[in-house]
Amino acid sequence: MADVEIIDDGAAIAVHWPAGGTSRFHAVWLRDNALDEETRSSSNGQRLVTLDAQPKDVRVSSARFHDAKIAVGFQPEGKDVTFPAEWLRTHAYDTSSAPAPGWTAPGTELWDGTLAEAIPGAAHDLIGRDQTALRDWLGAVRRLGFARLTGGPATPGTVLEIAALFGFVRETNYGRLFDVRAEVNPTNLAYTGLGLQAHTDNPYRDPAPTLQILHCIENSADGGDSMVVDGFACAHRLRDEEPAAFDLLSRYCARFEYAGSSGVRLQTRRPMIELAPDGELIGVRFNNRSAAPITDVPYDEMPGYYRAYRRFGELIDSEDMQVAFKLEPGDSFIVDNTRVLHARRGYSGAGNRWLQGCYADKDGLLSTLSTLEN
Ligand code: NM2
Ligand code: OGA
Ligand code: ZN
Repeated sequence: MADVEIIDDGAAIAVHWPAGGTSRFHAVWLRDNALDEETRSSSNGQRLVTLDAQPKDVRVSSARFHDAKIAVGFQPEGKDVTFPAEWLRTHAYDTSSAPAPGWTAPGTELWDGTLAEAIPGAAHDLIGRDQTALRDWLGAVRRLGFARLTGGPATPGTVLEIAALFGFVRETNYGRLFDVRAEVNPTNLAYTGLGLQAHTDNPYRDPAPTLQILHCIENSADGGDSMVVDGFACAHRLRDEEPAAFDLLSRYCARFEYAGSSGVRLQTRRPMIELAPDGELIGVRFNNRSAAPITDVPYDEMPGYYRAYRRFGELIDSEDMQVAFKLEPGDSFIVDNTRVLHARRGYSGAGNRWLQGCYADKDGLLSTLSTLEN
């Protein structure tokens, strides 16, 4: 039976849900989150008042469950506020579980090399004209951190059109878009025919770009295959086989630097495995080419740190973790650059290889996805 009870002399309420279970909510939390028009703008939903405008000794003086709503009276203001019961249920925070460090956000699905059997993707043209197909494709990026597009035009500039389907390009010193092809006097090893170990892009930037799109214009050289690997899955493997190694890579900062072209000197100090204060796994930075001398690990810990770094790299390089494919002209892929690493095999020979890339922001992608879902 649905019921609500005032507890702790009005410092909180306990809601007993119709479907079972109880959630407690503090008076101060409820008052801060009041949904009425004096508290939140009816035109944009933004909060109109500051916390210090609310009485420090706020108490619940009445609470009633009625018609799928919970009416709460606050003292000393004498204010009555109604919360949809469903809103309270989805915002409940009275949970006891404390997951192990390295837990991932709900909806995140970790993967290994078996994803090759069903590479997430869509037909390029479809997502431009079908909102449901776009939603599903963006959903794959949120869930898996990677998705491909096939059969698109092999036209320069297409990479910017892909970004515009869900958000905004993040311009950097490499330009709004950049050409990835072998150059003389390359400013970056990406602009050569060398193989590139799996990496996240631009770990030397703060914040690092959260999305990268690579679009293929020509790929007739020998080699040049693409590979992707789930950095979160590799971090979990490391944690499960050697918790102390996972701990070292998340507790100490590495350093990254890029100074390959004139007028640019980008430097960061960040861990290779980044956790939120509550242990959520929120990012991986791994890039052999731009790793700078590590100077933030204490002397006694450095050998262990290097063992952990080496092992993390072995897991990233292991074939059973990687998904390989060769981009055909017109194909593209997107990676969540905070999570999924990408690699390419070296290439050479008579043909040409030309990709275009750009960076974009994941918050914009998630925002577009969220509106398509609602
Ligand atoms: N490019 C392709 O993060 C990196 O340095 C990888 C990035 C030059 C924009 C290459
Ligand atoms: C890059 C990169 C991969 C490729 O440009 O960042 O990793 O396939 N390129 O050329
Ligand atoms: Zn790259």
